[in-house]
Amino acid sequence: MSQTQLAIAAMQPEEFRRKVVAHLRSTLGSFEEKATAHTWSQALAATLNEYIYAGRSRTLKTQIESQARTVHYLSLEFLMGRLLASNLHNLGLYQVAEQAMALQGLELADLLEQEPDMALGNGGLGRLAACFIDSMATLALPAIGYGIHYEHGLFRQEFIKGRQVERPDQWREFGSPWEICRPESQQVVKLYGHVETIHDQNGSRKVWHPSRMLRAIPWDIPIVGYGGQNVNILRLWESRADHFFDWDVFNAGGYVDAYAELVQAETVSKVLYPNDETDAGKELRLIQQYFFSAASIADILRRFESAHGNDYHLFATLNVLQLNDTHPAIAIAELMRLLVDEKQLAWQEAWQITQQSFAYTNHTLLPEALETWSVSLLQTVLPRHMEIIFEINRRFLQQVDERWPNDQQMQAKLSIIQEGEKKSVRMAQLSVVGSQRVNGVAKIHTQLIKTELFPEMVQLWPEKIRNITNGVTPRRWLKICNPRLAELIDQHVDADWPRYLEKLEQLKPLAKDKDFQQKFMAVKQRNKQALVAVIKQLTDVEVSAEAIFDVQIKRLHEYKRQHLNLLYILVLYRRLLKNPALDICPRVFIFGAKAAPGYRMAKDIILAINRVAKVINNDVSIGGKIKLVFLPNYRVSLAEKLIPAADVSQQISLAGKEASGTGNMKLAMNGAITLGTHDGANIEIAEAVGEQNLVLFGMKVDEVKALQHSGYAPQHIYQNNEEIKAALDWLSGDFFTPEQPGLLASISKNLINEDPFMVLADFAAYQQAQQRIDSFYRQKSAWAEAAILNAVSMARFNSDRSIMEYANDIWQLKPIPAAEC
Ligand code: DL6
Repeated sequence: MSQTQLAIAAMQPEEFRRKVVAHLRSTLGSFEEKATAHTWSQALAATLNEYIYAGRSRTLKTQIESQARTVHYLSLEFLMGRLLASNLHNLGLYQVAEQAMALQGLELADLLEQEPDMALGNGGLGRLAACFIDSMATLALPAIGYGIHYEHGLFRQEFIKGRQVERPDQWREFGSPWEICRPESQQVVKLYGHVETIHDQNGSRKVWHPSRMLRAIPWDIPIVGYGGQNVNILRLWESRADHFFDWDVFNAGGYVDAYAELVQAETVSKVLYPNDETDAGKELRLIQQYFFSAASIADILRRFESAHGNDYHLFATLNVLQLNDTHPAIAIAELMRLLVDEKQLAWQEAWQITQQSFAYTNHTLLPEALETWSVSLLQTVLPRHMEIIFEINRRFLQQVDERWPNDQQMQAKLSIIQEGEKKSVRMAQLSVVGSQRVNGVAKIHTQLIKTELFPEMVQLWPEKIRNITNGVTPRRWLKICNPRLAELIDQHVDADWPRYLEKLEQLKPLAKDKDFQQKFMAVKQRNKQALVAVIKQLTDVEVSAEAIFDVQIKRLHEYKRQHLNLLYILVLYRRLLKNPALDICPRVFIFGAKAAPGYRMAKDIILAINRVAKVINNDVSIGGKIKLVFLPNYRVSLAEKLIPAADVSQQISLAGKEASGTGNMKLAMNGAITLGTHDGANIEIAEAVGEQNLVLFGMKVDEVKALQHSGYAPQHIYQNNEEIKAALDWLSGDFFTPEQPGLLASISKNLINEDPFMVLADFAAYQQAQQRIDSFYRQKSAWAEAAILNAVSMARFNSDRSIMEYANDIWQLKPIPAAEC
């Protein structure tokens, strides 16, 4: 143990209480009798910051002195959730804080509820980035996360008459105790304008004359590694106008005009783009991407130059820039611009440095989610970058020509520029060409990248594309969110299991032990009871903790097939209406999901689930055998309440569509049985826990492909399956929407006529799988054994494992534990 850790371990509750009270008074100007729960939570955060900033200082000093190679994780999204509990746990202060607050007559849990979620991301990709920076700090890797300091994170979701309504998120309405502004590291980001070619005695060079400037202001969020020894940072850029406002215009009475530029500049970091899987295609989004990429690269170069002057050949030895999807891919052109135009390096030298510095993670194969930017938009917003991309492409196509001489088709297929009526830049191609390594996020996904997306790139660079299966941090997703299970584990395994998750495998022999099974299921039952109260509070629906808690929580997207789940619920409900004595295990179907505001079908599915829920939950004739709830405003902190209480984890995407999934890992880690397709990381979860301990069903990727080729006709299934037909007709009639018959018809219509994600094709297999779940759950001991085996077999889905693979295979990065100073 380090000195710091020893000091923390020796901390007594009374001493800690005094520290918090001291902060309450001297940092917050309040006092015990007056302070609200919010003020106390702020005082607690201020107390933690003493330890956190000491740790940051120690880590920074160690990293600077060691001149360590550093990874820069560029991500447009970081879905952090709440930080107070996780900082307390990672510092090893949770228990002492709980006791200290009790001495003060306060419940720590109430104070934790005060904190708004930091929801600077949409879904899986953003939450992955949050898990990854937790692991990088835990593993003492020199790492910085770079992103945008959105004023408003992902929208808050409300339901009005069952419909999703979006409200602005206000995560820092009252400030955030975790962030610290670093004005000394601000940067200027340039936009628009034109490019001039200057000819002189040295030949010709390009000069960009931008016509707009933004100031990028960094806000640092400390990221505390488990154990508290290493503290990295997440640096988030806020955009501001280059100068405040025009006094002359203001004095002449043009108040609005004087502020116009200010408002325009601030718009860039105003809101997170609330879309998950589709190409935004909007100028603001492009500017957001460039804004944070350019500010981050300028920051990296500033740090590099202060240590190594202009010896840029060292740059790629000391820095690696990880692109979290293509959102920051414009950084490739930006680094080239800086090296060639501003640092005057020759193109070839600059390209070598750039290509060796970047790595790219692909998170999707969905064609609509593969980003492209129109050439004309890029020419307007970033004219010099567009020229640079053309030149990168010209040189790349020469390579293609050497490999496939005179093959025009191949040129067109591989080109970074998509020709056609509206020329566009394919950011995935740019990312592959401009990176040293490319990775997919689950074995099957990487396989599909190689065979379907970029087969020719594999021929050009056989070693470039690697697999690194995603992972999740077991600190947040087991120890913190499921304290009852963590306590049970602590009774059997060394206390450092949240770091070395493989230690849980020692519990495998206990999976058959009746006493352990009973204890494990008692934990699940208490978690379910806690969720019953949350459900009542959020939806006013009463559910029984004796029922199977069947959970589908993720973004709402047709490929994730929440409507497959809904279709089964409709079929089951009809069966129950026909035969109320039907022998089924009581079940609560629980949904949580946000739909992109512009995604009609996704919003229709939410409406349909809510409307069906209203009818089912009020139908006394079915004796409460099924209940259906859609919890509003699904987010990280709600996931932390749902996941420990889940019996069944629905992961039912069409095979080949879900790159990996990470919710599947979190749920399995907490003892839920996966009901899933042969997709993404489900396949690897099955390998890890054993096929008999989960329920996989449905078409495999090859079968999906074969059916697509042979001509998929959902109408035939609709016509020939009485239950499907009845359920879909029911949905499109007036049964669930008497005030507006046909309100939900769009879903049935889509499934019958198009069914792009083959819901009907997989329905028969899905309903059999659901029946397997029903009979499995009745075998109490076998179910408990499977649940335990899921929870204790998740070592390979620890994000520490993923990050060590990145460090070894992609980043060539060594841990540098922070030294005491
Ligand atoms: O890799 C993180 C996460 C995967 O687990 C999901 O399967 C995948 O859908 C998600 N991808 C995106 C795509 N966004 N873009 N572009 O969020 O990534």
